Amino acid sequence: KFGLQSEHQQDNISQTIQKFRQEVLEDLGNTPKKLSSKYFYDSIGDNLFQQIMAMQTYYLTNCELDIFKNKTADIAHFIKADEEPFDLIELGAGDAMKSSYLLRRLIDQDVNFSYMPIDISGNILSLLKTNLNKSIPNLEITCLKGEYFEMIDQATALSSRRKVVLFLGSNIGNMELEEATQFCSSLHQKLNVGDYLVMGFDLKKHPQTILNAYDDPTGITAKFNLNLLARINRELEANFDLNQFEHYQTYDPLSGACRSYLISLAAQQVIIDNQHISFLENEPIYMEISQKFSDNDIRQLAHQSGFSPISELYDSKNWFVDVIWQ
Ligand code: AVJ
Repeated sequence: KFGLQSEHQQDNISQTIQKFRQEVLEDLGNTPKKLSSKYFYDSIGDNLFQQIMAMQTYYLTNCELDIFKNKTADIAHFIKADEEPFDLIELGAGDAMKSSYLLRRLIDQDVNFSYMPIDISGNILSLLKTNLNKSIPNLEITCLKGEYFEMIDQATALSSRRKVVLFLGSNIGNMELEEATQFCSSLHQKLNVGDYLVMGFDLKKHPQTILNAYDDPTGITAKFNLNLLARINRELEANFDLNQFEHYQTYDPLSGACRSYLISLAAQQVIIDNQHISFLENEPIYMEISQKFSDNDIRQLAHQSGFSPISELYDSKNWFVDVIWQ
């Protein structure tokens, strides 16, 4: 089943599945039920997210691409600092579509740096490496597959150069506000004087614009959510009936919380790894938060986690911002 992988890799795989099983059973055993959106990204989920990014209504990608196409000079200027060599660590690198503009610019300017993409999906990392080796041959790449903080520790162990951390795409929005503050504080603790954090935030805007990005009539986002149930079926010997769950999206313009749920359409029992999970009719599984921010929310986050804001780069519509913190 595991082909020619080493025993060590097999251990890692079974450990990963073990953790997945444990977390799913715990999250579905509680009330309210939830699942963690970090598990969306198996190879089918990666592909569905690529389809989401290509949707007209999913404005986030184009907005941040606008920033990376037109304001890369500014980003490069700030992170180059005093020309000290650095490692550019990207959290949740995905296909590196946006960051590749920055990578190319730094290579063209002969900047001394290496690129360390971190992602939970080994599948997307191998695609990324193949593509970047072809398109930017002189780029030094070290792929790190795993959870963010464990991999940052690994990056620090591998190289003593100063660090610039990229966290794009409003991935920070996948955390509840308190968790985001905790996350930024931990990141701040791991970094040193002279290090930088470049982070993307989706901004509060007309509520309908936001809802349209996540409640698409084509049903791709629904499929993206339902794929996690399918993944649990595939990997944890479960028997979710995908026709008995429906995607439901909300956006609260006061808090900026954009949340997705899967609603159980009937009273039903699902078996996961020999354990029975009961669902009431209309019971929700809370799937994902995609938090939206005001400029003030962002300043507050920097302040509470100990970072000093250096610069803010907006897209032409002012719908999205990439901030540079020191
Ligand atoms: C990858 C976390 C930025 O929250 O906008 C897209 C994921 N979920 N559509 C987001 C997602 C539904 C996306 N992030």
